[in-house]
Amino acid sequence: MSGRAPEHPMPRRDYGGDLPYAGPGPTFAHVPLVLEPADLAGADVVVIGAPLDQATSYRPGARFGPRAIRDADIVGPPAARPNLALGVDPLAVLRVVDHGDVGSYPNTVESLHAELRTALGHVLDAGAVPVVLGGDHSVALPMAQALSARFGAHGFAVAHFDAHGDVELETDVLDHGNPFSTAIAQGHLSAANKVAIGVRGYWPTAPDELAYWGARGLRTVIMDEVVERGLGAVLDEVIERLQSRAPRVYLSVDMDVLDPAFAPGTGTPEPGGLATRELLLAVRRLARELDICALDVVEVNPMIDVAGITAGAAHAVVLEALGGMAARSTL
Ligand SMILES: [Mn+2]
Repeated sequence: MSGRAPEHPMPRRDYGGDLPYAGPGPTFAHVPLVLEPADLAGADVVVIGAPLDQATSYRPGARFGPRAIRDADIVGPPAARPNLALGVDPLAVLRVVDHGDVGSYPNTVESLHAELRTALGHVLDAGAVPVVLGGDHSVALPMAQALSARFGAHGFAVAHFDAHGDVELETDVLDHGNPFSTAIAQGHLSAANKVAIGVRGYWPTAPDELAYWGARGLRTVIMDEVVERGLGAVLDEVIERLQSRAPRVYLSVDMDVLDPAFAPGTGTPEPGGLATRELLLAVRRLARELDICALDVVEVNPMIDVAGITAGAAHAVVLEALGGMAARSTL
């Protein structure tokens, strides 16, 4: 080591005395923790964890998803996450806070949904965009209920990335395969306002479901169509379609839309899905070109994840959505 000072000293970051791998557990991207609903005033985006998997049909464990997604942050403080491609730091442009998790013990699907609905109401009343970290996809029902209460059942459209349609025709018992059909049956969502992208797999009721909903205006882009037309062309159509249906869009991302090679940690994987890069670019584009009123990222199951691949992808999905929203807000 020479004693000479370097000609171009590297800027040093202020870690605020904290480290990315230490401490009592991070908020999402180390944004401020705001637990009191009254203190949400002024927030643009509010992150809420929904740790439930009681509505899972196959492998449970998504209740650990919110913690895993927050833990997937590899940067630590300060809360600055500049998006290199967009040239914008969403955490500088948007006031993003973490509202903690819903849930108390003992709990049921219904009690967790009720708590989430209440929390979503607080966020929407504050004029902020809720970002829900799942949890299983049953959370889409309280999401639709809260959005319907705020904007009306026809006041929002849904862009839904998923290997599964989540529109089972049986809606008497809620599970993670029927949140959207239940929301439609309850009058909280218009079928014609919904588009699903990346659907595939072999579940027996799918052909009947997709035919039934297709006749009612619900658009399902199966994975083969994504491959044949290209994701860009599909997104062109999705954006135009959703813009024509409603002034704002609820973006719902089931991580099993990714190929299991990119998202092994999910309860009901289906081979042949999107690559992480494709999903991140798609989410960024939708968030930039549409007015996003809510986001959920669901079905991260850390119990069967490998090296945190799925949680890391979910974390990046949120950051890309925030980046797109921030870029849109500065247009
Ligand atoms: Mn789903």
